[in-house]
Amino acid sequence: MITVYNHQHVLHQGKVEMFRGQLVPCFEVPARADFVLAELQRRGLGAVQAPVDSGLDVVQRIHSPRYLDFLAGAWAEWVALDPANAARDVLPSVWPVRSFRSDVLPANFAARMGLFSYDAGTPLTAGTWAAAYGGAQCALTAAGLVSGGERSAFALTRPPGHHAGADFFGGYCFLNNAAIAAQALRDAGAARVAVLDIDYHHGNGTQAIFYDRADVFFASIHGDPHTEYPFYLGYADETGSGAGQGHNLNLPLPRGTDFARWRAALGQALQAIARSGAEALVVSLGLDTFEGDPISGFHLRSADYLQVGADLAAAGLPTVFVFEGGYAVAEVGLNAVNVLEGFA
Ligand code: FKS
Ligand code: ZN
Repeated sequence: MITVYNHQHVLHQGKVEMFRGQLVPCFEVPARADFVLAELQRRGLGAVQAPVDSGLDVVQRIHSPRYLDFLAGAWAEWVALDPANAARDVLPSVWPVRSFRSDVLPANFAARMGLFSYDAGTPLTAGTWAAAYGGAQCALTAAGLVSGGERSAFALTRPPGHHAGADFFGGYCFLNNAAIAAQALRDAGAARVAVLDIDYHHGNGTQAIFYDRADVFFASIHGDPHTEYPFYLGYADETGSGAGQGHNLNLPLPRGTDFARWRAALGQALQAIARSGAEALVVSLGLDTFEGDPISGFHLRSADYLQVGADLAAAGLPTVFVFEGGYAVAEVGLNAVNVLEGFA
């Protein structure tokens, strides 16, 4: 399995996120990707290469122009407001909920931060755009390898992507790498593609991006949004809309779910993906289903991830893995590489 890794991921390094009325240190840290890279190299699991830069064409098919313009220029705007801002992360603090307008682009910077986001847990930093751009290139390069005939490839990058929608960031995510990979597979000729999201948290961004499309099937196994982040999406009755009706599958599970129950849901998701006629698969690979994860509630063990990889391989589809969450930093390398080894 080829891994596509961009060292610029370190340029996104949030200091703090809002949590229960306090600013707390970020869970989503650069060391996460480095532990995965180190474990890949220790176990000799295939070549590691840098992404090829193919620009923003495919990214623009997933994200809106005004959102991309904002993200690319946000840090410069922030520092222009006050040079002292250079030492601080940007966090949103005001949002247009129901009854507000989102068609008008405010001149005020804080107002635009809120327009393009949905939580206060996702700091934007000096290097966020460079890191997210490089991450999208990793996803595109991995998709290109698979379209070119590789059985699988792994986009090892951060910040993660699955909470980012067409025009919003949140949940530590800015550009939706899995959606970008899926679109790239479509553009390269796969008539139907499936995205399987196995992060602990529902991939609300990916779901929303493909919700009315019949050519990309989205399936997700995640903590029940009644109690788990991102709360406002991810319920079982969300099955797609318009042409996308029947092309979305949510399998929410309660906090405390163990591997036997989780694996049964995986089987269900893979059956649905087979029925969807997908010719290629994108896996949003979160490792925060691990029993030792500090912010999540499932009980998968490290050895279980070998089985997860084997089950995914049995689906028999060309597969792009995209790195998402996983906050037990010391174990995230072992768990991620177990999936890849089980697959290979
Ligand atoms: C814990 C409160 C919850 C937000 C959790 C975000 C999860 C992000 C993720 C991703 F894959 F995107 F990284 N905060 N302090 O794991 O789904
Ligand atoms: Zn997660």
